[in-house]
Amino acid sequence: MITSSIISSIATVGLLLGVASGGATTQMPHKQMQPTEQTGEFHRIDQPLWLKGAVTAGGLGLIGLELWWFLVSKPKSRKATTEGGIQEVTVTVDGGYEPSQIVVQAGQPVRLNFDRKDPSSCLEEVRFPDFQIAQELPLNQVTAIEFTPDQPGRYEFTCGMNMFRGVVEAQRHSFGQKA
Ligand SMILES: [Cu+2]
Repeated sequence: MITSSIISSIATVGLLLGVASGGATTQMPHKQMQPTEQTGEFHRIDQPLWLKGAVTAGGLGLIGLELWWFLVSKPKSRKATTEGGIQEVTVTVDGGYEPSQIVVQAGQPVRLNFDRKDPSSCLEEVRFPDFQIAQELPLNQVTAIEFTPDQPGRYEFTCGMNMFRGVVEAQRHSFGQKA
């Protein structure tokens, strides 16, 4: 009784593995449907050692770059300059937002001049969810976006796909400072 159930469970596992690997192998040609002639060749060629080394080195390099990105490169923050009661900062849009951290005073109007230099469609729109702003940024043009952060806090802005981010940090009015 017990042995037969063990055997049947082993058989089941074996069957499942077979189905799984069978599924995997049947999926292969799907992925490489177009270069049919090359598929056979692709499997047969052994990758040369230097290629494996290069791939490994490339992977390690990417990991290092990622670490650098998160640990070393801190976002540059810039304080808005006030003129005529409006706090103004120019934000260059080129592979992201520069500066990506903008310090302003709460309760005062803010004008961000987005200077879009990056043609990638990813950056063609900028959004300020807290202010219900979704603004198109024409290429090689400066687009002004205005809002007033009434309360101190951090107000994020992102590209249309939420990939690039920046933040407006609205600070409380300091004493003795006139608006
Ligand atoms: Cu994007």
